[in-house]
Amino acid sequence: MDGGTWHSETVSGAAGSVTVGVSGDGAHMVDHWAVDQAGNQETPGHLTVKIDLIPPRASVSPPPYSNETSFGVEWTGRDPTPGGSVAVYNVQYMKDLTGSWTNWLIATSDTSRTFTNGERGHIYYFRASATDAAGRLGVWSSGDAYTWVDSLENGDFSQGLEGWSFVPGDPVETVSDSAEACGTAPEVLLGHPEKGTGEYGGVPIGGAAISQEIQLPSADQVPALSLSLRYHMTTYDYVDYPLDPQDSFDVVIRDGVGGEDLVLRDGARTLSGLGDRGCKEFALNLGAYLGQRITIELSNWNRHDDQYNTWTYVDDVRLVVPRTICLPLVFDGYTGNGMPGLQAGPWDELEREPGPPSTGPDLSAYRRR
Ligand SMILES: [Ca+2]
Ligand SMILES: [Ca+2]
Ligand SMILES: [Ca+2]
Repeated sequence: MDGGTWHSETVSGAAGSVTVGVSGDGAHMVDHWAVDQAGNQETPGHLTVKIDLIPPRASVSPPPYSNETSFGVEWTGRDPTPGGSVAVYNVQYMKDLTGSWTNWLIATSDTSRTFTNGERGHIYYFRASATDAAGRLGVWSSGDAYTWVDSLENGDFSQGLEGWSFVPGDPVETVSDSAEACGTAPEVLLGHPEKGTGEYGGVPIGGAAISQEIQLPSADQVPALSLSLRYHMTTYDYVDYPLDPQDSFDVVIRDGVGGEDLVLRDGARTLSGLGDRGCKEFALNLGAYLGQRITIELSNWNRHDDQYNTWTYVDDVRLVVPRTICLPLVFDGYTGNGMPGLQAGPWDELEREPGPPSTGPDLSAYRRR
């Protein structure tokens, strides 16, 4: 056996059988010869025996995030048997943590497919098993293999402002030749950069806002959920929050019963915070809102006079299932990821110049807050 020592056995009669033991999966070589009672020795024969007792293992790789309800899923398998191979796969999915495993593909030789059963605001778990050429079926794959289908529609603005609400007349537009928020063009632009940077008049007073109403899954459906977005603010005015809010970029979350949370108010508190404030990322754990129908509003404000302009580019607004739950990365005045901006504090107050005088009644078409 496999070039080892010879084993001999006496077999009576014209026909008989010999039991041979082998160790391990794979191809084994049996050399054999017989001698009859007259002492005639036959020419040695060779026999190849393939043994396959170990089933294959499968793994499945769905994309962790999808902003579409259809997305591609891939899987693969490996048979530890030398020379063995996977013949077919079974793939199952489970909708949300509250769902149950459902057959998707049975005995397929494919290793990828487009999943078309997705719905926004749900998480789809996947698992696969493989059967080898010897017919041995492996166990289901384990691990966190899921795709979260974003509740938010068109958060990358690839479809312009589709899915987003905005007030006609607000200075809101999508721009296709810019990636100023460090996203991927197109992005959305809130405000009017062409209205100037300094004491130039003619800046519309009020807010430019986009919003989207979405249903969030409940806490038992998903492990966690965060809001994330990229923005790039340029401001030539102070925010002066919380005493007298002036120019700012705001993120507000409204619940369905009248509650309103200002979860981000960014803006300049110092001279050095004025101007180009660079690309920033904002992330917020949405745990407190799970199960609710909420509206997410992003807005750029020129609250004070028609001078000292402020505008903000925004991109990649997403709800994501974080691998680890994140606290807010950026909040009002925080420096963020080494980007321009300064912490609020006593030193801040020393450097700050007196704010501009308040204005009279708002005569603009834009909303004020
Ligand atoms: Ca095998
Ligand atoms: Ca984009
Ligand atoms: Ca202003």
